Amino acid sequence: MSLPNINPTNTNAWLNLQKHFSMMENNSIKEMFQKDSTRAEKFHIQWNDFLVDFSKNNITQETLDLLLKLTEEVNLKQAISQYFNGELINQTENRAVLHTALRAPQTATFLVDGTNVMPEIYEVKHNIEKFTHEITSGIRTGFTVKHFTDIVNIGIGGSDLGPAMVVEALQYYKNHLTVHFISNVDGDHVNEIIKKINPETTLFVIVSKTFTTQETLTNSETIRTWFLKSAKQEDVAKHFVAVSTNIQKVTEFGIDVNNIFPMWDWVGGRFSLWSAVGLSISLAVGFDNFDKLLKGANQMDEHFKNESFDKNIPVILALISVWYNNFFGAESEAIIPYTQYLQKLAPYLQQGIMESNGKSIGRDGKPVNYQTGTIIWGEPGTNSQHAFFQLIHQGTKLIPTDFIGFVTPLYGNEDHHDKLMSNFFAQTEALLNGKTSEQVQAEFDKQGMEKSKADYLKPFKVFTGNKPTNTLLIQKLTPENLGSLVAMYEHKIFVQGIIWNIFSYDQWGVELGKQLANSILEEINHKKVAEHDSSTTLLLKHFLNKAN
Ligand code: G6Q
Repeated sequence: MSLPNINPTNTNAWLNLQKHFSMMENNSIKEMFQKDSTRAEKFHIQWNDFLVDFSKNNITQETLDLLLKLTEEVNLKQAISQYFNGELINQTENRAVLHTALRAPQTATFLVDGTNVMPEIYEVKHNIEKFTHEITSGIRTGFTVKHFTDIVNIGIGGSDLGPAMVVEALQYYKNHLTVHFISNVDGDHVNEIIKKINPETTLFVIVSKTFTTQETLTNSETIRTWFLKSAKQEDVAKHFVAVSTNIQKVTEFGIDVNNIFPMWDWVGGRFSLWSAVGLSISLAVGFDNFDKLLKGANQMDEHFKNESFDKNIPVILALISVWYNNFFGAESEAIIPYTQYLQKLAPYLQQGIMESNGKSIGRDGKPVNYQTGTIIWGEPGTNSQHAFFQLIHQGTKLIPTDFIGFVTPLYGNEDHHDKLMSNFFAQTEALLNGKTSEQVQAEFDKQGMEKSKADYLKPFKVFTGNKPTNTLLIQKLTPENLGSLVAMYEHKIFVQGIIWNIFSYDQWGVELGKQLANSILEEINHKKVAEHDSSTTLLLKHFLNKAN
């Protein structure tokens, strides 16, 4: 059965939300807090190690009720069961979307074309565990019988961003192996990594679902050529492993068939870190921690699947995001983790969210007449406070922001952590309350500032406040909690895709880039510029002349 095909703007809920918006547009969040001392009590969800406070938003109970009505009218409940039941909801590629199966318990059943995929998943998981143990314990060695010290993950997009983000995020749990990531086809990137590694002690993990991606194949060939300057052809089997669905192409590359970790076409690249694509994660932090990451994601899957929508974290966050995107006209959302470990979370979610929901054709095959995917950006706090927070506080744009913080620091450095977290709390409070002209004047009075100067400076120092935020306060940055957090955003993507009536799991925009670059490369190789617009012709000619 196909996903529901409903233009959200034709629903009653949408029309009612539009009417409701005209009353809420200039509403003050601060006043809502002043009028109702139980507001935070009403608008938060506590689940496992998560406290999700969404009270600092421009919403009332009526807003939420109307948004929840919208989920009924777009048949979200039915869509969720289609998603988890392995129906072909990636319709334009005729595939199921089953990253949730990768983190389900062995006893679960996930059917693809009538076959339960759990035994295959667990076989691969078992191989990941075995391989991780062999490398980390030193049972497997390099071609000069030295222990491995470095891992290089070669992949791009979904075959890079997830493992890179998690390895960085779980650094605290890391073992002795150093993990590097090569993604860009920029030769300078690969050469900078080569400078840091020794062929005798480095294991290369080539990750490519299709094994046809230009960047990954080019980087892998460059690495293999470099490796073979010190080693023999038969040593490749000891130092190169691959993760792919394309077993034939991997063996053609020269990788031993025993060194291939399979994946499946029902796992999208940007949702694949839970599969063997996460091999570098398992190597970096050990299989047990990798498994805990999966377990945390599975717990969020269960919450999403079973919890009523009014208490369902991904659903509520998705609805609030739709509210700002489609009614207030907000174009972007910021994600600000208050931990340096999550510095790659925003780039990771940029792919997940923007590649999934950056679509303009509805599930009816026609252009949509409303806004879809939001622009995602962010950096850790407090660094971002000293950079772009100015625009969030006093700029002209509305930027709904997720603040992610942790109750307990990993190294127990209370002094630092209390300072970090006081910034975390102070920022959302300031974004909510702003600073009134009276408060500014009171500060000036205290300083004894003369009237003319105070009158001049005052408008610049006033903060309107009323800037919406969600606060995710999580107990500790553990593998389980990271798994839950990532799965939370995955399901938020799903809910928004359903509401916007788009297909979230294809990526034709990425495919276009792959084709275009190949045809221009032909022209560059033959030093013959074909017919283009005059700008592209000018640029190509300049590039070729310089190269000559
Ligand atoms: C992700 C995208 C894309 C993909 C890369 C790498 O959802 O499809 O980012 O992951 O293009 O593709 P391969 O893994 O096939 O090399």
